Amino acid sequence: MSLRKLLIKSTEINIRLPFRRDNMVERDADSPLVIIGDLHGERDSLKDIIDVVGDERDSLFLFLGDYVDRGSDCIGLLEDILTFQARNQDRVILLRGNHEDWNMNVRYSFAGELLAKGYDDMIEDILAWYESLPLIALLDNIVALHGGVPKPVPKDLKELARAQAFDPVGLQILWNDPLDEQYWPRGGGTKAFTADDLSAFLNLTGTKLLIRGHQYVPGRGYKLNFDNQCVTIFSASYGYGWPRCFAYFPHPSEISSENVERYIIRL
Ligand SMILES: [Mn+2]
Repeated sequence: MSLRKLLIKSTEINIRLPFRRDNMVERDADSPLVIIGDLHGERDSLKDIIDVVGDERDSLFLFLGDYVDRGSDCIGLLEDILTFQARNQDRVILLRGNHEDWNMNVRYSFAGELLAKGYDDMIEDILAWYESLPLIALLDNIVALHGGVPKPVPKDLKELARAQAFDPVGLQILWNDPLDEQYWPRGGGTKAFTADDLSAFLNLTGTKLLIRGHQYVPGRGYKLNFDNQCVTIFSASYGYGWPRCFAYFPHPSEISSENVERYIIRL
């Protein structure tokens, strides 16, 4: 399938995802769960992860966003992800990252790649695809999103689900980071979230763990904050050959802050 057809198909799939309420997807994870962090155009990372997981036909795959920018073959990676989703429609959830945004693509590399490779007529389809991506997934004990906990924490799930990519809540979902030794203010309405913010967010969502991407942890590829209740997973290496991580939970309902680290796989 051409990239345009794949984008249109994926947009339809995303909009009609079962268990979707506004920008939130809620479903039971009664099958093995694979969570993939930022890929940033690194096609090999996705290929290697799928090779390791094998053709586990019943797994649910959740992607944390940031598919494009930085890497050299974002178009190829998108083709791979969208083909994978088209073939496995009911078991792939693609969340939006802060790089699923044209302003970012112009500032970083994806806009340049599209123009250099003659894909300028596809920009509208790409932007429509960005708009179709949900921001949050609730899967049993897990809440997953790209960046972090929005502050103040929304008062109910309805308000959380209604967040739009660049309203104050949605912007923070896409951009926020945990307050730790790696924290560096990103500006522009983004914030740091603390252990207390996370507790309030886990209460709101009825979950035990937050799984997010957004930050590369140098030389390590993942990190745990706030008594292991905040898990950061990054699946690209930025071309440095650093570890690329993903999570593989054979029994998602059994995940807890005590055992989560053992399910993080480093390539
Ligand atoms: Mn990001």
